[in-house]
Amino acid sequence: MGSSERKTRKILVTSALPYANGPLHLGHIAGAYLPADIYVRYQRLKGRDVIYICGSDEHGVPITVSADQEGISPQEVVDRYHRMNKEAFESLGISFDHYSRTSLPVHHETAQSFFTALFQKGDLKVKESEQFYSPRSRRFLPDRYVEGICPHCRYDKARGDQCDHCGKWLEPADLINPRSKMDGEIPELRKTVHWYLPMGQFADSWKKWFESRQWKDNVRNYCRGWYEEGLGDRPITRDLHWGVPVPLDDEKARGKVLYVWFDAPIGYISATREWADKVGDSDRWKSYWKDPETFLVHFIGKDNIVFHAILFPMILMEVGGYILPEAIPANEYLTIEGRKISTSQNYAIWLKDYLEKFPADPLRYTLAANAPETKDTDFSWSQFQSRNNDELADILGNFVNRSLTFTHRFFKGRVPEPGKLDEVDQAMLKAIQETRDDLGACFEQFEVRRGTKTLMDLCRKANKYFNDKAPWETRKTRPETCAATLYVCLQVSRALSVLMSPVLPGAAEKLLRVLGGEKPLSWDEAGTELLRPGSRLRKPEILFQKIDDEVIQREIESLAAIAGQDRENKKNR
Ligand code: B3M
Ligand code: ZN
Repeated sequence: MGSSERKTRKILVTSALPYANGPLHLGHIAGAYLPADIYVRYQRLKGRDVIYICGSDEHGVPITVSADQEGISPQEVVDRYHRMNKEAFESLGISFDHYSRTSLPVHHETAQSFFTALFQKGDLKVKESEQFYSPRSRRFLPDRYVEGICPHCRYDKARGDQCDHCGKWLEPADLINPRSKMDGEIPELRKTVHWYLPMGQFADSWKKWFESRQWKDNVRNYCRGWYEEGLGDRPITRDLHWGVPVPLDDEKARGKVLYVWFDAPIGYISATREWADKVGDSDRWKSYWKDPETFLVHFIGKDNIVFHAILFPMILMEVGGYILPEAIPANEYLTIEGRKISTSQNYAIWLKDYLEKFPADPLRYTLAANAPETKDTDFSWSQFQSRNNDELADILGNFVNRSLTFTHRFFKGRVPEPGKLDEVDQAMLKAIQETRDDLGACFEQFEVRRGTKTLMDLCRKANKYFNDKAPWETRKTRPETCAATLYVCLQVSRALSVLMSPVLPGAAEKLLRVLGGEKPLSWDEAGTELLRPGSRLRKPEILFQKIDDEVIQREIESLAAIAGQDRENKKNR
């Protein structure tokens, strides 16, 4: 996956489709959305043909469980959270080209066509198996409706299809002490018929493809583990009324829908089809999904690896005519103040709540600087505060602000004529280009953490340059030196409005406006003379407001209260 190779290629980027059964929290953002958005924004600045596709995952047991718990219909659940999540993404500046939803007819048709293709090839097996059944509500209880003890790791909240703790796939009958999540009822096992994808049969061709590519360590290790354990037959249908109906004219298929992990990844394709309709060129989705020139990247959290690296590619290969993923930058988890996020215990920072109190950029910056790329990382409010106050405000914001203020005071708000640049000036200008290239390489390799540090290092360097050059002194003694210094500082500022924009799009916009810069921005232009001497600058705006201790303290306390409550509950149980 050389970066030169990608220059001419189209890029199709997806982020995991979040379940529309609850609001988004920072763990989601750090894992699958912010890193993708940074990557996409960078690629757009490079002038590449890139589209960024996502949408709500509106099927599966997570949705019907939420509906049952709240006593409303699945449709009401997905309508509510689809809207809420779409808005929250927008406020955070996640710049999807299209945000779709899997309950749309275009998705049902697309997912059904994949099932039908496999069926017609004779790939699917029909098998009778035992599934949990609730005598009380007279229906089957698939997957997350039932919890029990994992036979592999003894985790006591394993589900009928998978253990979230050790990641192993399970059959309902494997669970020890199963009970209904709804009311604690002990379910019966009943015979039912399902369609299975014989993954073992495709394993060799999958393995050949998989081993021919470079993957992140976590992707490689998880997948090798699964492969070695043996990929058997996996059911791709469920006894459920909410979802994509099994497209078979067969009595046995009545009341059954496609397994959500069969239909959801196909959602990337249906969403691209919907996007193509939206841009008025309904065949255009094919120029991504069906053209080997396209570089397909799936951004996901680590719990989704098996589905994106094994199940979905296998389906695509077997159906044929589609490209396969070339990169799966799967992230590890984010903890909050040292504790695991728990949506059921409300121990999380909800994106919507955050955005009601703070701007998007400081969160983007903090999560990027601390992205869980190779190991779990922690978000703490005090670290958030210091990233904002000590880095964004005191380093980046301060540099830009002092450069602009000085220009307004002593150069009538116009970019000074630089005269002759000395070695130090030249070195500073060269540092912009070096940063541009290093930062580009980081983004190209999905290394958002290192990229964010590279960006801030340029700002540190620029502040040092300003200090060393002491323009407040040279102004009186050597005005031409002073002019050169400010010329350089303004070029750095202007380059920053490009280089910072993948991570900090809001502040970058503001800065660009103040500098009178024009769009579209181009990555490669950063480090060239983007501000001509004599051009006029607007009055500086504060790019980053400092955040007070009390504000942070309040957030810390409210999380501690939730954590404390949880400890209390456990004691009393
Ligand atoms: N909705 C799972 C999740 O949010 C799932 C991702 C689908 S991606 C095709 O963890
Ligand atoms: Zn387990």
